[in-house]
Amino acid sequence: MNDMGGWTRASPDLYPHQWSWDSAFIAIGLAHLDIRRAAREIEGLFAHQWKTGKVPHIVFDDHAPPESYFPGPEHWSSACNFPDSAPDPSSTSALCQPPVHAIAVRHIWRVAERRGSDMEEVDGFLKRIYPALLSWHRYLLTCRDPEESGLVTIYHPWESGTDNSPRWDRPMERLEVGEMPGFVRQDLQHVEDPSERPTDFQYERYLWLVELIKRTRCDEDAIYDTHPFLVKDVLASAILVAANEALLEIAVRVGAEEGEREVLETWISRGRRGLEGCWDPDWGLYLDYDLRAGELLPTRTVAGFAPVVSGKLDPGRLEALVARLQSSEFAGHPRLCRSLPPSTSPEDLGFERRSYWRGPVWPVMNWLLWWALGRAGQTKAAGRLRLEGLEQLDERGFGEYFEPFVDEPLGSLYQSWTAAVALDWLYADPLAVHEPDRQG
Ligand code: 9WN
Repeated sequence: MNDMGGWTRASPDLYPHQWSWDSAFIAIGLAHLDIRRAAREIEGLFAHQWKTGKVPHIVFDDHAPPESYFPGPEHWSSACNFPDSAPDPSSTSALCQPPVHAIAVRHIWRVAERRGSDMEEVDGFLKRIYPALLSWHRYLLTCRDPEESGLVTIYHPWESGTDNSPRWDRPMERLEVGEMPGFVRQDLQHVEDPSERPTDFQYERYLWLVELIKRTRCDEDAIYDTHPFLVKDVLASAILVAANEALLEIAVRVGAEEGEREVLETWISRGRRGLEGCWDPDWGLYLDYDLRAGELLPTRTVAGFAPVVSGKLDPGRLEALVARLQSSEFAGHPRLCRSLPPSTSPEDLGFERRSYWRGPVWPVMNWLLWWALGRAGQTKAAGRLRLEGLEQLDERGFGEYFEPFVDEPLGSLYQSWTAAVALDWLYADPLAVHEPDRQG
């Protein structure tokens, strides 16, 4: 139902198009079944890369019925029809999502090596995709970080991939919504209970931000000057550091010139420095930073653990974060059905147990934390996440997210990236939960 031949829709009903970071996770799972198909998933997405380097957050399937998803291609076309946009202007959104892709590409390469695949073909793929990945990361480190802070600026909660998380409540509540065309939500037709999805208050603001971006014709400078939602996203920034490390390995493999490798090294250290500035000792978590209000955004969500993903944390800090993750504020909360971290702490004021990123457990986040903890040498904590995560999917199916107290699958019940992380967990060696970090 999800496989469209050369690409995978995020889910058959709720999300009938190709999503950017979903594709990266999907490729990670697919690599275990078919290396060529996994590579194609990524190359298909990058065929729609914008001239600026941006990888669009959605590549629309022209064959999907127009009423299946809103905002669809017709809503974006006026924003995408200008010289910097994608090769086929009408087929993408104008936003982006966290850059998991280089991590997926390195994973495809490593799985191919383990499986004894045709490495000449894999090297061909690496050579083709490397410049595209480099230009994607360059876009994030320039257009999305003119301050050279090492942190990625997002223009819309959809760019964080954690759309209605309480992380964005403060900047969203401050928005003043102006005149814009009316709209009809399609998402509510695909879920049983509207409380699983963002509210109308949030949707109105999502659409208002899209409207403002469209009015600038996606001009990055104009957005930076005028846009009311401009936030440094700690999760996207941490993923970018890990993705830059993966890209550095790919750069070595494809024989990229020394200068490019040095640039990647600079980006990695700049990213780690930037993330350190987001540490809040009072909250004991890393926080997003609102550029417009000039303040850190205090919430207790899984994103607060993001620098575990970027790696090389001070050992004391890492221990403290792992303890916090397993504490009664997150995976150790007494009411939880399983010891898996809810997207928002049940102790946080913004917590809602059924609402999307405001409480439910997301398998894809469990995978990310598992992967990061394994790389950081926290094999016990990582192994527990994998086992609990697999048990959940075995018993409950491939839900998009799960109510944390009764484990009910919510949102889309056939979510591609959930199946993909199950595949990767199944193929992972439980005794060696992390792939060796070749950069040391
Ligand atoms: C908006 C596809 C996407 C994920 C996001 C998730 C959700 C879209 C939506 O679905 O977002 O991009 O319409 O709610 O929040 O992380 O990539 O699975």
